[in-house]
Amino acid sequence: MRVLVLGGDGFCGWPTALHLSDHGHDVAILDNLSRRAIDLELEVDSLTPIRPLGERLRVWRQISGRDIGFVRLDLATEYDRLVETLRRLRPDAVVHFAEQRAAPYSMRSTVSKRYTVDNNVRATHNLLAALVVTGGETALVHLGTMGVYGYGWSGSAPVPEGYLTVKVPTPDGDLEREILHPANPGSVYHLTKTLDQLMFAFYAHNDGLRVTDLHQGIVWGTQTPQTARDERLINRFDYDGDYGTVLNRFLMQAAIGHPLTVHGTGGQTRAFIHIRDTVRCIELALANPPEPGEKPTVFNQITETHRVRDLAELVSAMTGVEVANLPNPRQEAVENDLVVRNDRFLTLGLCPTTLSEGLLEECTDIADRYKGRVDPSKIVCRSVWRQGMAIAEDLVTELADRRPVAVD
Ligand code: NAD
Ligand code: USQ
Repeated sequence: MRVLVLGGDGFCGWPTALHLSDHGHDVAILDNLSRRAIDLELEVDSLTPIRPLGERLRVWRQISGRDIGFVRLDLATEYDRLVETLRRLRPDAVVHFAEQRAAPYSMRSTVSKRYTVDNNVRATHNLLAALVVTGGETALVHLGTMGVYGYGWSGSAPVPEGYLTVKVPTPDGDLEREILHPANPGSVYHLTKTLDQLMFAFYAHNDGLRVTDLHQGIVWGTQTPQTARDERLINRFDYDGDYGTVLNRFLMQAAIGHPLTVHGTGGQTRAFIHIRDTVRCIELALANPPEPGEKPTVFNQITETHRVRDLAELVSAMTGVEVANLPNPRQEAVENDLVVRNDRFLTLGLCPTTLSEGLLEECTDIADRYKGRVDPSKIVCRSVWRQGMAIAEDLVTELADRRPVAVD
């Protein structure tokens, strides 16, 4: 297949582009490198020393003998160039990762709220409009989020894969209808993903676009077999208070002896998936697109659920680092249960990678190797959901063991 990976320089997009290229697909990346620019804005850097995209692509060509193209383009603002790119590349499928993806960053300020909505909603809508004018045959696989469902809305009922069957009372009796699961976004970022869902439903119905929406859980881990082939292909590892996600943050914190930053009681239960399974799921979704005229296919792209405090206890038991219960900067349920259906990917043959498979150790090795790059003042989460909410002070100000890291 010819596949265009939008956001292919990012944490999920880069390993996906390499995985698809390695499996014989003809891959091109489209990215505006905004994620690298946000690192500069936040004065933080990936824990792992990621190389410029041009170098990543050159190294991949040397190692694999395969070319990956690159188009630098802003999906949200460069509509005409997007249409021209789709006409030129004629992809069989587009994988859409290209959005601002951090909930804390989206809540940081009015500027970042507006940027997140403008960027994500316009990017997705531009893409859909461009797919229509270029013929509508290209299949679209979008990375959505488990957070569109919210937490605790359906009590102990498992979260279905996208749709819910409901009964509508009418004077003539109950009418059975299948609807998108009610949207319960917990941040401006998650709100944009719920808006994406409505756009997909409309364009699938109105224009027959073939859309798959992957409601992905929190991704952990760093490397895939392809990114591990050469240090210059290494994947991004975000650890800071805005972009770092919870399990990778705990592993990085353990590596530098920083107390594990549990928000509140840590009673929040979330869905997780390893980056190796992310790339496999995308390949499965590409191979199983809906037919024109079908409603968007929704997969819950998760492999296990865990409570935040259980993850902290697991990492603490593995490493001896203490757990700190900090004021929670987010407005979210203090405790929630979570049961999620993920039958669709399992039926298509996904063999889930679990926390118990030694990958935590692999991830700890990465964190240990690059811990000299950590800036401890970037660890505590400072983006609050509402003005006046308490935030913690820095727990560590100096790294005990700051060693230079050899990159080559
Ligand atoms: P990321 O920020 O590392 O990558 C996103 C990429 O998209 C970046 O390279 C960025 O430069 C690019 N981009 C953003 N806006 C763009 C625009 N307007 N035009 C062109 N390029 C643009 O994020 P990620 O962690 O790789 O996440 C990818 C997708 O997966 C996101 O949509 C996110 O919502 C979803 N997702 C991520 C996770 C996770 O844990 N990382 C979990 C669930 C869902
Ligand atoms: N948390 C802590 N301590 C920390 C960091 C986070 O206790 O140091 C808690 C948060 O309060 C939250 C939970 O851990 O309850 C998850 O936070 P997270 O930052 O790991 O994940 P989240 O903000 O939900 O966002 C991430 C990705 C996003 C994706 C989402 C999937 O950044 O792109 O959509 O995971 S999901 O959570 O399933 O919606």
